[in-house]
Amino acid sequence: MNTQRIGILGLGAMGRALASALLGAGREVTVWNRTPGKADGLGAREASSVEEAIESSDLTVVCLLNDASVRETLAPVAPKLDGATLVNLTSGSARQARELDGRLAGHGARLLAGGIMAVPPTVGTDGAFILYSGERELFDRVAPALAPIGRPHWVGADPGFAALYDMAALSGMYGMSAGADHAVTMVHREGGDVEAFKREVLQPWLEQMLPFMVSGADVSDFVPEEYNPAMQATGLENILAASEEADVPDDLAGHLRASLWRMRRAAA
Ligand code: FVH
Repeated sequence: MNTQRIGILGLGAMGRALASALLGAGREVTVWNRTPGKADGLGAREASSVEEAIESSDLTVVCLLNDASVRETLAPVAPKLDGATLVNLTSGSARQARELDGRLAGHGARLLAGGIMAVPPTVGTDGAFILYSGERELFDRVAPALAPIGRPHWVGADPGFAALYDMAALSGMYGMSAGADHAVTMVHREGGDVEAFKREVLQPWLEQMLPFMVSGADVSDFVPEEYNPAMQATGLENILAASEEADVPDDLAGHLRASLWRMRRAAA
């Protein structure tokens, strides 16, 4: 299979970043977006329909908002997908990925499921990597063509695994993000110098602790000499008390949710 002609369905912030990286690497890119005009200035060929984008490509990357938009976009063209190869980089759950795989297989199409471990500005940079799951042989054929968007990393034949690992990694990131946001709010509420705290305390502290947080995440293999649960439990009580004194809710996920909704309202 020649894999140099790549279709992209979805030109949001991420779809555009993917298209730019692929075009920059000399791939022939055909794009489609629900709202026309998003390809302006990109240098890609703009297809007038989903069907045209898929038909004129060796493989088609799907990068839409969510699983519902993928269903909505692919359902009308499903009967024409026989022989097509799709790479779904839309975020979703493992079950959604497995269901998509089953639906596409029913129409004679093949799916490589994916999860993007990058944000638009880091697509195509050294740190970017993309999780893929599905048949290994399909991954081996498709991965070189998509390498310019990020280092391809296969996580198993189960089409749900890329989504599972993606969501689990995001859970780790959002947990840290909630903690960082909570920490900064505490310092802010008590009148501390937030910028200095971030730069001189929080960042170096988190960098020092990151390897321990990751390796110690499996509570079944903790080393008692290095990790005293009684001390940790007492330490957590201290943090909760300090949070209460600073009048900051100590429910980290709730705190992050409230912050995100505040930002969303401000952006609307
Ligand atoms: N941006 C990021 O930082 C993250 C990084 C990790 C991976 N995510 C996932 O990538 C998917 C796309 O994200 P995005 O950043 O491109 O998102 P938007 O800029 O909001 O663009 C959304 C595109 O989806 C199209 N779309 C929405 N609903 C429908 C629909 N019902 N039918 C067809 N297309 C639809 C939308 O089209 P339009 O509004 O311009 O017409 C955009 O092309 C996402 O899964 C992230 O979780 C990004």
